[in-house]
Amino acid sequence: MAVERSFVMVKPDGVQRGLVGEVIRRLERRGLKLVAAKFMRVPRELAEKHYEALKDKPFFPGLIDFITSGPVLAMVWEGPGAISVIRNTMGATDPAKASPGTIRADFALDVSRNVVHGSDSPETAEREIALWFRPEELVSYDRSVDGWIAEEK
Ligand code: IDP
Ligand code: MG
Repeated sequence: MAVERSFVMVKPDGVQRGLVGEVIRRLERRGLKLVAAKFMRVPRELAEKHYEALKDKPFFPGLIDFITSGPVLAMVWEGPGAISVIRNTMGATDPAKASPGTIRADFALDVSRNVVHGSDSPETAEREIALWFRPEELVSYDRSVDGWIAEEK
């Protein structure tokens, strides 16, 4: 599996409900590596750019109001196949349809309050990481445990 980077966000509901640590814990113990993190209130313009692909959906105004309603934890996580691994760890968009054991199934009920965001493809990941972080905010480093998590190539 190629090493990938994914943009991950604990949304305002996750922050308010005290789930920041829970989300980080699940990604960390999986073996994924944190390469950037920023706790912030999301400017409206950034929220609209982030969800640009959904701008014609009926729920778009409500989604933008929600994402800008309180602070979020924006992060970049790295690892082999990180993009799909994180999507699978999060579960389906609608928590009611998410598999048991996923973040959304374990901590959410409604599609409009689903706790986390994760990039859905390599192209989206690249776009979202560039939108939320400056290049110098991404921290590259080795961990002594890396060889115990994936075979080094
Ligand atoms: P994703 O977050 O699993 O990638 P997307 O289809 O990209 O799902 O939608 C982005 C976000 O928009 C969802 O996570 C959710 O917060 C919100 N959303 C999606 N569909 C609905 C809906 O039908 N009603 C309200 N909010 C929605
Ligand atoms: Mg999406």
